[in-house]
Amino acid sequence: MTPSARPQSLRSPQPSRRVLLTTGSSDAHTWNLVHLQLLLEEHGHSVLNLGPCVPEQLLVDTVGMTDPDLVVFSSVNGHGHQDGLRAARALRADERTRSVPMVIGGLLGISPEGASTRAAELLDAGYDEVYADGTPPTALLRRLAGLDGACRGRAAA
Ligand code: B12
Repeated sequence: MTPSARPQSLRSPQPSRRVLLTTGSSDAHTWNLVHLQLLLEEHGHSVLNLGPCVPEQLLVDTVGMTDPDLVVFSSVNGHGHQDGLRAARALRADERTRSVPMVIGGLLGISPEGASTRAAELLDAGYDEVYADGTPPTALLRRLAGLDGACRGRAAA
């Protein structure tokens, strides 16, 4: 869909943010990414969607080049915990991407058992927020509205 064919913004966010949307290197699901992209764009944000099965080095290099306001990691295949840990460690280990704000959500495991331990490990690896399985994507709109400071310099899309 071309930008001009998309529906008009549902509201004008204050301010509009640049979001880099990614999933884990093992995760082939795409409709979660499409849904999140459309939701955020319809609320006036700019989204670069890396698509399915994103290798960690591609994520690090793209974040380094584009300097987004927020990295949103979405995973639903049940391996989000392991994929998310690798991605966070790679981003936090590179000086270009060490301080980028990042959050993760979707379905991070295959059972509710162990969810709090998984969340603690993901926070420890560097995520600013870990959304529990089943959290509606509108939580991201509140997160974006609450980001400090002006929009970061370079465009993510
Ligand atoms: C379609 C589908 C597939 C397709 C994907 C095709 C494609 N191009 O996307 C195919 C057939 C490839 C597939 C494969 C597999 N799948 Co599949 N798949 C589904 C299915 C039926 C629908 C997913 C979908 O498109 N939903 C629509 C989108 C819009 O919704 P969503 O994914 O729920 O995302 C929303 C929320 O999760 C949330 N959200 C997502 N990310 C984030 C992030 C944040 C920060 C927040 C706040 C919210 C949020 O918002 C999103 C938008 O509303 C689901 C079951 C289901 N009914 O949901 C299983 C499901 C996701 N698959 C599952 C599994 C296990 C697999 C396989 C491992 C199966 C296998 N053994 O091969 C493989 C994995 C392949 C891989 N390498 O990843 C499991 C995951 C189990 C778990 N996590 O507990 C599910 C839940 C089925 C099940 N009940 O067991 N799958």
